[in-house]
Amino acid sequence: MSFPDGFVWGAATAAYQVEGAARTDGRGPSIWDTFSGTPGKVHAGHTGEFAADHYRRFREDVAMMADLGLTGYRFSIAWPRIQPGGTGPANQAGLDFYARLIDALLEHGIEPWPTLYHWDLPQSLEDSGGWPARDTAYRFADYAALVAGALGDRVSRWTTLNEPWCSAFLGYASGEHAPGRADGEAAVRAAHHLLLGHGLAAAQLPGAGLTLNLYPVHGEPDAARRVDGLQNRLFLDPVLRGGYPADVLADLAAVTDFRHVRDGDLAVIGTPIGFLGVNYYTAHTVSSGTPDAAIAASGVPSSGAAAFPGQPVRFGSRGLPVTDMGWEIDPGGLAEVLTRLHKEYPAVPLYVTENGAAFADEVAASGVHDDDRIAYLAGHLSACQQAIEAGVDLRGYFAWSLMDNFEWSFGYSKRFGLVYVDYASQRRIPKDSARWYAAVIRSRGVMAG
Ligand code: IFM
Repeated sequence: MSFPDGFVWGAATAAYQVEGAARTDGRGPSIWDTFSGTPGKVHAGHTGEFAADHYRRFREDVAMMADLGLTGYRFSIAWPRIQPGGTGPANQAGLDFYARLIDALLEHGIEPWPTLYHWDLPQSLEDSGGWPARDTAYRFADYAALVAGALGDRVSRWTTLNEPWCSAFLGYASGEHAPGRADGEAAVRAAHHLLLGHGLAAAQLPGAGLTLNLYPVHGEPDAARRVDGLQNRLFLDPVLRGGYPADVLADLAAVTDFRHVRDGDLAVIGTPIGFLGVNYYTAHTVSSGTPDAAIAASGVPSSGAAAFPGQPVRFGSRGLPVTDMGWEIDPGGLAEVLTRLHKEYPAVPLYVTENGAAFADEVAASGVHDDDRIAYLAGHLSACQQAIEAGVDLRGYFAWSLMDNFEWSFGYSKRFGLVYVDYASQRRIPKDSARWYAAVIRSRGVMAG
């Protein structure tokens, strides 16, 4: 029952979700500033303008990470801080912020795990076509080169993209995420250009990885195959096997003619990666049929059929307990995803780059007693152990999230943090789960009840 030596014990955040300081030091607008500023798009009109004020409080936050005993911190770099208009020379003040953050982490013995893109596309690039436009992939490669040139001496754990499925299909098909378009064809083009951008960037960042949100898919076989195809294999296969799966191309034939895929693209996308990051929260249960309007409108990201263009699928449930997101709790699904990767894909080191749960936490005089989150984390860490025992090359685990933050279209209404954030005062209150996780780290994986 142990984790391998050097196993990374981490926690994760993302720039727009925690930094705030949206107009500071020359940062330009991103698609999430525009989207959250559009009435009706985000719960209660919340925006990331202030978020958890990590931009100003990062030193305090890094000290808190050190108290927890984290050995890795996964964060993202805001492209609009580095290139406020999406192109051209770097904004030095933006680079300096990440240099300070990285230095603070290194001083505390915490390895920096920056992700180059966690959904905050500079608005000007969306104005010139966004991810459905091929040029955006090349602009991303330019941005990667600027960041690598400035910070590459201190960072060896780059991730290119976080969850490109969400950027493509929630951003351009279902429209639940920025930029909020509802155009299935554009979403498929976006997915390809995100992958192309990943490959172009990976070629400049030796050892870089990619993070995907992967799901086991249960249910009626044809529906399960289709959803697995668009959700998982559309990304895994070109990156790890050099080509798009034939059945997925056939499923999408009514949506796109694939003329946007050019000779040589798949070789770029297949640039060897140093690791694969797996974000896991839940499993899907699907059946064939016209999407159920009530489910499609439920606002649960990643489960609305609207995010699967052209596919006659419905999303259901297995009646398992759910988190505050309405996502079924299925730790076995994490072991399933990890062992599938191990068995079906070429060997690549794996990291769980996100896993965690939102619950409706309350602050009592004695603290935040989130036993439900502790149970969630314990179940999923046990699944990691199971996978390792089955021979999976799993090298680290990052809890989502270090602290409460802006949960996209749900605004601040969902709390995923190990640390509670009182947004009015920006006070940080470590929840019981933070103390529990610190004890797990200290004992290198022993989970007390
Ligand atoms: O908050 C998000 C994160 O930005 C990406 N992965 C899923 C998390 C929970 O929804």
